[in-house]
Amino acid sequence: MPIKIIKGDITKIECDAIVNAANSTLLGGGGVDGAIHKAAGRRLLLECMKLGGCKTGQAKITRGYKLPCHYIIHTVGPKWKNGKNVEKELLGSCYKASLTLAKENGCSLVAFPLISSGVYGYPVDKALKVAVETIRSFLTENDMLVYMVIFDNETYQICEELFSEICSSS
Ligand code: AR6
Repeated sequence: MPIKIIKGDITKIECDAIVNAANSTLLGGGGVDGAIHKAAGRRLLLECMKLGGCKTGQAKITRGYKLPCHYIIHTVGPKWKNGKNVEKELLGSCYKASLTLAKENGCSLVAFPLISSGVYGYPVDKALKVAVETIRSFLTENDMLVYMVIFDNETYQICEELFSEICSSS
């Protein structure tokens, strides 16, 4: 299966593109967004300032600067409310738009964080299910390797277990 769940810091992953869980300004923030901007350096912010923001569910691409990846794909996940506000569709759209941009830019190894599952409050199990389903569907027609990079121990344990369940039930 060309999706792997790994534990770690996405800013350290050597790959073609990492995905950033950004906000609609694309000008940085906390969580993984803050870590990516800090590690990539100020030139990332300068490039982001020219992008004119990004809508929820969409994605934009920049260079990777000081990071060990060629590109950073910035996507804006939905804020979790109660699951009845098209959160699922918007989150699926983040993965799809990011993978499409990665493909257009010739990427064969792409690393994602668990978008929306931190500050934006999307429940981890539901967020992982959307991620895996959307990535899998994309990979049925595209040749790419995708890492889901999970930062903290507790989330990693939940994701690893759930990932095995999702894989064995299909
Ligand atoms: N590597 C991989 N995953 C990480 C890292 C890291 N270095 N750091 C945190 N995570 P979040 P969101 C995980 O809050 O929920 C920002 O302020 C984290 O444990 O980064 O989409 C933006 O500017 C969690 O599982 O993103 C937005 O305003 C996952 O990354 C807002 O937060 C996503 O958590 C976006 O919120």
